[in-house]
Amino acid sequence: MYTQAMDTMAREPGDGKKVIRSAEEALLEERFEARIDDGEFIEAKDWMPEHYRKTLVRQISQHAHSEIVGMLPEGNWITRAPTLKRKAILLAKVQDEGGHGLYLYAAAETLGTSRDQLLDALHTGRAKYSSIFNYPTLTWADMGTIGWLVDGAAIMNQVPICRCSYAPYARAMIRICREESFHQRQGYEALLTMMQHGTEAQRAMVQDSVNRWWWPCLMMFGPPDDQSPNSAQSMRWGIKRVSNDELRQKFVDATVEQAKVLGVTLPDPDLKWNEARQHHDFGTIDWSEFWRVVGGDGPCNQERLGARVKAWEDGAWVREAALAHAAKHTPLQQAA
Ligand code: BYC
Repeated sequence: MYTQAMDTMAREPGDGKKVIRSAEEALLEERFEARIDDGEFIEAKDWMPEHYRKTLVRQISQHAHSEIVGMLPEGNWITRAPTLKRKAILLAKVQDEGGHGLYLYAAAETLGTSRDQLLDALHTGRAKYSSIFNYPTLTWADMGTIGWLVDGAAIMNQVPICRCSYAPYARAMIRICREESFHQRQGYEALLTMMQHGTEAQRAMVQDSVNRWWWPCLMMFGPPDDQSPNSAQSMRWGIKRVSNDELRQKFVDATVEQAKVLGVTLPDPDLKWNEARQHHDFGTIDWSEFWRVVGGDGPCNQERLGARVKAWEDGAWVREAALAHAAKHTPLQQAA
């Protein structure tokens, strides 16, 4: 097929430079955009613009990192769960999160980036993970609140990703969302038990936990739409289906009713139903706190990253042994 160099303006935002595209590439991009417009799904083998690939690697790997870093604050409570039932549930939940990380790393790998590269970006602080996991888990009630609010926010954000234009990510999200929904329910049920059958001190512990997690949960959805540099292009490409602010609003509306049933208050004096908007108004989020935490200066950033790096280094002998085992058996398998 013949190609003809063409000078076109970069579609990749950011550098503002012109990129040289061949006529063939321009045609491929046109076809890709038409497929997106028709609501088609893109598979790993399909042609895709480099910026689409990079955006997906960024989002999917950050999502994977969030799952495996998210295991840490809950893992701390497995040995301190109050009953065998709660311990078994928490253990299963943390294992699920490890599994979600693996599906997501595998989805990111289909885009041509290796697991080692993805993990290196996490360990060297170049990749992000959800801000929420840089907050400490101080009491048992935090296990319930993480399930109810953190997983609740995660589901709100992740259900639309089941329709993400990149099919391997969308497929991974279907199973993840089913499991997240169990995570949310178990958290709510744990809190309900404490609120309805617990002591005064246990009810106060639940309220304190909700007070600490509420605002960081609202931040999980990302910056406001007008300050979200990636949103417009990601929405255009069907990577994100619903905007940060819309999801945050849906989460607030759903949670207010659940808080009433639970018997806790949400720590926002400005939270009230707005009849005209048919939504709840809520107070101003402290975005300076969000950016501080995202920038590495949250209460637990160093501890979380340190734990992940240590786990990676401690596991070096396992990786070496697995490689040595594979090397020993490869000639035998080839001969057979
Ligand atoms: N924390 O342009 P924006 C879970 C970054 S965990 C940290 O709006 P985008 C769970 C953002 O990356 C939930 N960083 O970005 C696990 C960007 O920086 P870069 C994890 C954040 O990508 C265990 C910059 O801010 N879920 O489920 O369009 C136990 C500007 O933002 C955050 C996912 O990852 C944040 N909260 O939208 C329990 C879901 N928010 O990358 C639960 C998939 C924003 O340009 N991800 N940033 O350097 C997404 O849906 C989107 O990536 C986001 C952000 C909505 C998070």
